[in-house]
Amino acid sequence: MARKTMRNPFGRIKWIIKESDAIIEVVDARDIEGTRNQAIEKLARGKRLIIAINKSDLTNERPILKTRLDYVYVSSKKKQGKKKLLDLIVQNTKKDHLKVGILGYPDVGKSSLINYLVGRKAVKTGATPGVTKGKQYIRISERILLIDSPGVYPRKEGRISLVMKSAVDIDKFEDPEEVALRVISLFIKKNPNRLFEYFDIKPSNNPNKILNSIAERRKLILKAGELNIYEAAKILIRDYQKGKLKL
Ligand SMILES: Nc1nc2c(ncn2[C@@H]2O[C@H](COP(=O)(O)OP(=O)(O)OP(=O)(O)O)[C@@H](O)[C@H]2O)c(=O)[nH]1
Ligand SMILES: [Mg+2]
Repeated sequence: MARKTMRNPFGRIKWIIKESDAIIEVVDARDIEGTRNQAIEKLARGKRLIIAINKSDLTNERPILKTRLDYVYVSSKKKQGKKKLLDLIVQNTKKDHLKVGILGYPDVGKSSLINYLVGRKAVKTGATPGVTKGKQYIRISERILLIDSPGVYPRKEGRISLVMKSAVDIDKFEDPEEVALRVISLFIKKNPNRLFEYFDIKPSNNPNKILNSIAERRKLILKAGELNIYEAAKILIRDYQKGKLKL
């Protein structure tokens, strides 16, 4: 898969859905409807789609969902619901090998659910959104292979204005690069020199190049030696939100 597709959350979920025999959409029991993702449910039409309502240890409510999809209440923390979820995955299929994509909003517990299903800490989990960075395969049995990936949320209008007003924490964004590029474009239009001076970088009118320059200048390098664009984007947006970097 092209790296560009992987970086784009929708490209990635499309790819994962295509690759999978079944999809588990993980949602948060405290806000089930709010953490269901129309895009995922639409793209997964025609595939087996199961809603895993995770974090059910955090609420006693067990509403009946208005959906024809199968769903199950689970708690990765309390280790509840595994059997029913596994039964649902293999229901109505004779396939010997099943790839199952685990999708959902950031921080709903996709990776925790995988660790629970596999019975050991196979993937990284954490209290902030955006813990899972890339796509990962985790075999839980001879028959079932799970795919973990970063969380996704619906592409909403007005994200940029929310960021500009600091109404949202940039850590809540799975894809800060996209927002950073838009912030950079805004500077290019309104006050490019301020941005170049602030980061002490070479002028350019290419947002991607500018973001790369920021990562280079700040020596943001990943272990593999690649530029850490993700971190550069966050720094840019945080500084902009805090008002340190003024337009
Ligand atoms: N109480 C409770 N907390 C949970 C449960 N599952 C996960 N968590 C917590 O939720 C947080 C996020 O868990 P992750 O598994 O990293 O979530 P994720 O969906 O993989 O997140 P990203 O990879 O960032 O999209 C962590 O602090 C977990 O400990 C659960 O069933 N109950
Ligand atoms: Mg994760």
